[in-house]
Parts: sequence; structure tokens; C-alpha cells
Amino acid sequence: TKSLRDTLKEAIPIKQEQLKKLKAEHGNTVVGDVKVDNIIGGMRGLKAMLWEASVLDPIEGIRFHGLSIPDCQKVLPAAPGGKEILPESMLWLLLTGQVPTAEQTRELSRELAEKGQLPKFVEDLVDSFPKTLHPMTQLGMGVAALNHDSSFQAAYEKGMKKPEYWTHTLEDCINLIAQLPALAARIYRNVYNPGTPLPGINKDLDLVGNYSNMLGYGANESLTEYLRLYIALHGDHEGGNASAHTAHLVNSTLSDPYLSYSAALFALAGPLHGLANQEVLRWQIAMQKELGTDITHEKIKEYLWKTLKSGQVVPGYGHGVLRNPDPRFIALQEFCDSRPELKSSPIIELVNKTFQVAPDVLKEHGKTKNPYPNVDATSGCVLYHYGLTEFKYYTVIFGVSRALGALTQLVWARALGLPLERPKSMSMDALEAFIKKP
Ligand code: FCX
Repeated sequence: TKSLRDTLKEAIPIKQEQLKKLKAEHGNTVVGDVKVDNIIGGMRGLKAMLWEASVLDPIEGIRFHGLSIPDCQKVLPAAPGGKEILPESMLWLLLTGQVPTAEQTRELSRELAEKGQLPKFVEDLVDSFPKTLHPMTQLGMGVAALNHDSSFQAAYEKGMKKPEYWTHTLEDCINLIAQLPALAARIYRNVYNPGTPLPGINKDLDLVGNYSNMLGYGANESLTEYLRLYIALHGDHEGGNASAHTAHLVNSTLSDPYLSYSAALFALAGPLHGLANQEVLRWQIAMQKELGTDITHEKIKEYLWKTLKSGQVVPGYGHGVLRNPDPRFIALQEFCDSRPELKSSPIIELVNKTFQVAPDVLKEHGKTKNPYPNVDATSGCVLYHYGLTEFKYYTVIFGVSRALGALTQLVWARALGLPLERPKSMSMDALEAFIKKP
């Protein structure tokens, strides 16, 4: 059976050739206009970045190398005895563009388990953080410190040549993905269960099997399966989102993958991005508290209006690209429907009822271009039901996941020799002068 590295080694020259041809034959083809709106509107809709792993259609949602979420659920291997996508198999797909066999996935799980241990100084660093420091800050700092052992940085210092960039980037990316569960679980233990022992990494378990075990939920197979699905689905959402884009930008300076992903995590930590899943839960629980039992659609509607009139956004709704309910949201809802304990869970019921009312309210409110739920509308509520109730921790799980897409695309950026990213900015005066005399 072909290894991950051999699969990639075969894929790279094909893509390099494709890029060369595109550049030579279509370098001057116009793809779109740049409007003043794009420049002052957060570059929304501007096609300006190369990203191979996934493409986001506003209506249909995400496809990973052409595969929709239901396709992935059909073809990507699950854990023995489980049903949900193993994040390792998603990692393989995102990196190589190919669907791995069960055996290839198992081998990757084993490699990740073997490389998952944190260096002692990083454990000590994380243990020294105050419990009150936000778990995302801890995660970003831990990831940055792991660059101590960066293969890319060491090779660069020794004068590595360009064609070798991707191999060292790959080693760093695999090592970091392997170490994220131990780092993320240590943060959880320190903040929420100080003093309790942390289990070691079991070489026979998959990445999330180990993560769940280290979090203290190893015996909860339903939560472990949910985490597999969650982490596989949050892995990539094309390149323009703030976290993936940050990793891409920082890595384009040849900063190593650890520093690049650390920066990405601090973008993910914003409430308009990854922190939204924490915010959704905070908001739904406040709603539950205020509305008591027997919550009607009418009461939810009033609560939604109260949120909007106070000038806040409805967390978990809207999207920079999507204009339909997020298929990741739908996949998580299907997971809930397949489990009786979730179907009857009060918090999941509330999420469902909110979904029945919120799009109409947001349409009437008339501001957001997308009145439908994104993945964050439900993701945290399932964790909450299963007893992982510390919602300041939720974005950390997102951070463990987003590494799959953001890091694998650094390998491609280096394999394709993409340059330093450096868009042109303009001042308002310069824009006005251009408008007068283009
Ligand atoms: N509730 C209330 N108002 C909303 C809204 C919501 N859920 N979503 C968008 N709007 C408002 C915007 O704030 C903006 O108002 P303004 O003109 O006064 O600034 C207006 O509608 C137009 O925004 P729009 O173009 O539709 O959305 P953007 O592309 O600017 O922003 C996000 C997209 C996702 C940031 C926005 O919809 C939002 O704030 N949603 C709530 C937070 C959230 O769920 N984030 C998670 C997104 C995602 F899944 C992820 O990255 O994890």
C-alpha cells in the first residue's frame, strides 16, 4: 500500500505542470473586476488566492477536492466499529486529493500517535499559564512554542534549496497535527480539571480517539464519534476565511508552519469567526434561562428581535460566502437526528426551534446577506449535551480541526513555489484620484 509521502510525491509534479501551463497560457486572462466595494468591503467576492483543497459554492456549500460532505461520508474511512469520517482520512484527502484506503488511514493514525508527545518545555510552559487565560490564547502560544523543533526552520538555516521547502513543511505539518490533541487536552485539563492525571497517547488509537481519551471522555463513544465528524468537517472551508488565509499569508514569508498556524489560531479566536460556536451556546443558554420551559416559536422570535435591536449579531447565522443553510450544519443536525439522546435534548431542541424561526426574522431585519445558519449554530450545543460544557474551550476544538486544511495547503503553497503574498493597498485619496483619472 502506497504511503502518504509517495502519494504526494506523485501528485506534486502533475500540479506543478498544471500551474506552469496556467501561467504560461492564461497569465493574462481576466478573472473579475476589482470594484471600490471590494477594496472597502473586506475583499468579499474577490478571486485573489490559489487554494487547492476545497472550493465553497454559495448555494451548495463546501466540496473537498470535488467531494461534497455526503460524498465524503460515503467514501472516507471511519474508525473500527464507528460510522463517522476519521479526520486522518480527511487529512489524506485534503493533502493528496485522493481518498485513502482503511489501511492507509490506519497507518497515518499510527504515525500521528507516534509523533503526538509534547516536548517537556511546552508542557511546562502550558502548565505555567494562569487558568484564567483564554484557552485559545493558550493554544496559540503553545503552537508558536512548538516551532522550537521546526524542521523547516532548521533546514532553512542550513541553506535548504527551494525544491526541498515542501518536504520540510510537510514534516512540520504532520508533527503539529499529531501534537495538537495533547496540547489541546492539556489546556483543558489545566483549566477545568487541574490536578487530574492526563492519560498518555495510545498508539493503537486514532487521532480523535486519543484526543477524546485525553480530554477524559474516552468512554463516551457517542461524543468521540461526534468529535470525529466535527473535526473532519471543520478541517477546511476554502482559503479565504480568516484563519486559513492568515496561515497562508504568514507562511508565504517562509515563517515555519508552527508560527503560521499560531497566527491562524488568533484569527480563529475572533467572535465573527471561530469564537462564534462559544457565543452561540452562551446566547442559547441565556435564551433558555430567560424563556424558561415550554418555549414557543413566538417567544424565540421576540428574543431574536431583542438581540438584533440591542445591536448584536445573531451568533451562528450569516456567512461571508454561503447563501443557504450550511451543509456542515445539516450534517451535524443529521448526526443529532440519528441519536435518540440528542433528539430529545432540550438544548438541541432549542437549536432546532431557533432554526425554524431565525431565517425569517433575519430576512425581515434585512441586513445580513445570508439569513441561514452556519456550522456554529449547532456544533457547540452537541458538545454541551454530552457533558463537555465548558464553552470557552469550544474554539480550541475548532483549532485542532482547522489545522487539517490550513496546514496541508502550506505544503502545496511551497510545492508550487507560490510567492510572498503582498496585495496592493490604496488610500481613499489615491482611490479618489484614480476615479478622476484612471
Ligand atoms: N445577525 C445580525 N446581523 C448580521 C448577521 C447576523 N447573524 N450576519 C450579518 N449581519 C449584518 C452584518 O453585521 C452587516 O451589518 P452592517 O452593515 O451594520 O455592518 C450586514 O448584516 C451585512 O453583513 P453580511 O455581508 O451579510 O455578512 P459578512 O460577510 O460581513 O459577515 C459573518 C459574515 C459570518 C461575520 C456575519 O454573518 C456574522 O457576524 N454572523 C454571526 C457570527 C457568526 O456566526 N460567525 C461564524 C461564521 C462562520 F461560520 C465561521 O467563520 O466560523
